Amino acid sequence: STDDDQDSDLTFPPGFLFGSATAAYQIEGAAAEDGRGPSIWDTFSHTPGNVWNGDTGDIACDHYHRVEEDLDLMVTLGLHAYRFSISWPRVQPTGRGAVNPAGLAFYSRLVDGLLARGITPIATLYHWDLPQALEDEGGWTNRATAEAFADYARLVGRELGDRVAVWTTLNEPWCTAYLGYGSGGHAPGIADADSAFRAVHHLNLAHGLAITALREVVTNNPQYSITLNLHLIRPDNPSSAADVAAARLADGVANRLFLDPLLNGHYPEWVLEATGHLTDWSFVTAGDASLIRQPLDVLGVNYYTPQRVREWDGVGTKQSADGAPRTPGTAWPGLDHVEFLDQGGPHTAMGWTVDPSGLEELLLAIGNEWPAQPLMITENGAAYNDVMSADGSVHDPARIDYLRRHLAAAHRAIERGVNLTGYQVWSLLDNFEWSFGYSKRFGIVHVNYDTLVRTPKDSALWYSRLARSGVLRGESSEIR
Ligand code: GBH
Repeated sequence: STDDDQDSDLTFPPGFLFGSATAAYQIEGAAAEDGRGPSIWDTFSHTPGNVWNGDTGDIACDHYHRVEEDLDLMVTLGLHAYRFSISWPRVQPTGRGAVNPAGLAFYSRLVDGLLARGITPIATLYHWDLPQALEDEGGWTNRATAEAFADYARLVGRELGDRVAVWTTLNEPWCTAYLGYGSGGHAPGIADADSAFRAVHHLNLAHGLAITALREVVTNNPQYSITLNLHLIRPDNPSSAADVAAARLADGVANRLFLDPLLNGHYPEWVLEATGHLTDWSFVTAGDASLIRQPLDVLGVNYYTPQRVREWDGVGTKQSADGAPRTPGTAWPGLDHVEFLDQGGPHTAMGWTVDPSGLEELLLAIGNEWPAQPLMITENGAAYNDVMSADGSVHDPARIDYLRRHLAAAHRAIERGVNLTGYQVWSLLDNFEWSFGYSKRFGIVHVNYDTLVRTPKDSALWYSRLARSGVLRGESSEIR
């Protein structure tokens, strides 16, 4: 297949942004320093049974104290861009009211440090660390959280809105809504379908209100975006009407409840109906649709693995266990009689099937439906059980192979007309992998959690050659 035929060199378009991504709670540590307030992930990770090994983000990669070293590391690797997230409770400890100057100053230094090194700052306002005080008032099930988010966006925009190149409102609202309030596998650990759908809407609303707030205060003509983890969902048997219907329903709940309001300005009526036994959708009020739909300069797409589903004659959703320590509910509410199948083939350490063709298919599907919409891959990458060799290097050929094949897939999508503006590898550093704690290593840079020493893996050296040349070398011409 073309997928594995990697002998020619693939040149990416000029200006294509090769970078890497992280998130505040996963790398910063310093959880109680300089006035940072508690977030739902502090509460969740400190509650026994929620996270593998009882791991927390208290220290993580200690990036808060090692930011200069990490910035220099990005220069060493030749990265063009850095996608980071801003911790809301570091900036506003209770999610409302006065700003915490020390918290905001940290991000100001980070952005200055990036610009001084010629690295494009891509800032995400929310990567899952809601101030606990807002959760105590209902969190994302509460419309007021969306309004508080817009105020927070305005505060941050006033401070950094002369320097940030790309503003991303939310990272993967699917995860916040369906893992945070649906399955309960993520903070705040709530397992309730109605709460999950309320969260979907209030996250969409928060996005729209935040873009509007940013536009009022920002001065440097940045790009505005949101990052979605869109699911590429395939029917097990494409000629079975029942399997096709199962895949369509999964697509409706997972993708269309975000894409349709964000890009088309309305919720898909058929999905509201199909989930009407779980929620009454009365929290969607007249006028919300026009608040949610804001022009997007770039749509961020995170891709790791596709899904395969078929009709199931049991009741409820039959999911392959994701291995998270605690998932009392379902992340797929409303999917009665749908079964998720293991897809075989090579898996990463997360148990996720490696399938680069899914990335190409996903980019083409979005590109075909919204041809004028620029896209960026804001996350793609893989966890493997990396070990440091005696000589101090970390050989991770499986990760190089994963990245190479997904980048080749992205290149095929570009050749087929998709307007793809960049690729951010997940992740710069090994870090706190949410409910899996420190047991999963996604970094292109190894972190020793005893010493906090950073060591670029072979994949980092490989990726830096790609970033510097803009050319994905064919396998046979690679020096390994
Ligand atoms: C992203 O989440 C996050 O943005 C990032 O913080 C995180 O560290 C990174 O990815 C790696 O996990 O249900 O088992 O079939 C990705 C979350 C991954 C959720 C794929 C849905 C489907 C796999 N998504 N997952 S499974």
